[in-house]
Amino acid sequence: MTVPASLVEFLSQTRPMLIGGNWIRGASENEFDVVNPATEAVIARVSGAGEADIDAAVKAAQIAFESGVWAMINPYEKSKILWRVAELLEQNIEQLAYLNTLENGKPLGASRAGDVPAAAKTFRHYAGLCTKIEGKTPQISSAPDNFHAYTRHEPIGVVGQIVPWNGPIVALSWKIAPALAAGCTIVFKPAEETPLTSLYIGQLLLEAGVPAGVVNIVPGYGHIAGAAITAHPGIRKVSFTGSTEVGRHIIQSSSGNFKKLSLELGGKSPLVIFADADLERAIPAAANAIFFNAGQVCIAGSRLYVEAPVYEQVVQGIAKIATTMRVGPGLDSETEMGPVISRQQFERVLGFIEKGREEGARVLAGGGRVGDKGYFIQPTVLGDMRQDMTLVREEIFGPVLCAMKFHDMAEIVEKANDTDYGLAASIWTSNLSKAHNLAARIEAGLVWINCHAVSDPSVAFGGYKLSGWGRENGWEGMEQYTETKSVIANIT
Ligand code: TXE
Repeated sequence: MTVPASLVEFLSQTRPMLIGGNWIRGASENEFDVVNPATEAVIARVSGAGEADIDAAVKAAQIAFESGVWAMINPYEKSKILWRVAELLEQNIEQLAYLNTLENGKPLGASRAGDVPAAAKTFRHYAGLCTKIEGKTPQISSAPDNFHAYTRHEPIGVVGQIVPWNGPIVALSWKIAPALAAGCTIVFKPAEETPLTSLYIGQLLLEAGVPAGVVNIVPGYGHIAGAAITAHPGIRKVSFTGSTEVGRHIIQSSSGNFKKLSLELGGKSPLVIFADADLERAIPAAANAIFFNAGQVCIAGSRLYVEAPVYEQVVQGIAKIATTMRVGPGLDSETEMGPVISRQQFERVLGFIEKGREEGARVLAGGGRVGDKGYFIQPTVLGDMRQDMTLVREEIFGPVLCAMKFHDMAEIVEKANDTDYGLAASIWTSNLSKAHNLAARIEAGLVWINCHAVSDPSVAFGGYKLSGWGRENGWEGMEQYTETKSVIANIT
């Protein structure tokens, strides 16, 4: 597929950063290449932010916040602008879907039907919430008639947002839309692997009427641009999505001025299939839960637990899907699964598979690379796994499923929760009491019953344990960008 005419210029020049409403080229030493994971070819060059650029972006965001150009405007105006962003995302769906597939590798159909519409939906959802920010009127218990108390939600101020590469358009919308609805101004850093969609959306934000300086988009390396954001004293809050390791680092580096933190980190989510489940639905869904986006999804169903009587049937069913899946470049319309994002991830995932073999995994499907160009990995199903194996404990973030057997409720509760993570889980059964009973006992921020990976801007998303702090989406997703102020008046 050739580059759409509307993107030729966009891709042919070094993409500058968006700071204070201007497109700025930083120091050449911070420039970097963006690589197509399907071909390993360079597709664009991007200007990366150094410490001084981050400082300029924070200053621009501070000026925009303090001027009231965003925080103080009529909420109906804010709402209109966010709605307009959603419309522009839809009008630019072809360009955005193409760029998303080019830099991330996922099938074009998924970028078109999934990522862009999901981002538009998120902007629409928060367009609605701009006019629905509300506090509480708690009673002062000791003297309810003498005092009137109420709470207000005020925007936190300048926020730093750092996202990974596995779903760049959706990640941007989950960060920017609620922060704008709350009235904050933003310094946003996309992942170094996938900055193009964010820079393109930067143009749309300006076109929609987001005032200069309100959203600043600063691509760059994590240890330079990311670290400068987390350490900057002008930033009041950081919202981060990425690895648990970097999350831990951010907790330390942002402690200087006690930044508020939201962390959406790794996962090792169990997918539990009982013998009484509708297996015709459960088997393809389990395959999709791990192979969608080549397994590079924080809520991937990476640990499969199947009740003993149907274990062989389920794992063989998933292995069959894995072996017949079409793996290839996302721009090829036949492709069902694209490459993983980078050489680093490619080697990491293949290393995990090797480790699995050493530890005694039974390879039921896949287990190697596809072709000799591009970061393609076969959809892989590993059977006879044990709880103590490295692959069952660590987030692989690739198309690798670890399958295990269970016998009863007590065993599955224990095994599902035997993990450092707590992001998501899904339960497949036709027995509702069993489903709700287990849903209540699983330590995870999201539990699905007879479905997997369903998310919506109105439903809170986030994890227990090492999967992070706080929630995105829903009211909670906007509240995290506010400070709660309590006002108490003596009315005697
Ligand atoms: O993530 P990083 P990587 C997990 C997954 C994957 C592994 C490595 O297991 O295999 O992490 O991926 C920025 N200060 N997840 O290395 O490094 C970085 O620039 C501030 C799971 O790509 O966490 C990028 O914008 N920022 C996860 C973002 O952090 C820093 C999604 C994510 O990169 C920084 C991604 C620093 N010191 C990876 N270092 C999920 N579950 O959704 C890096 N960054």
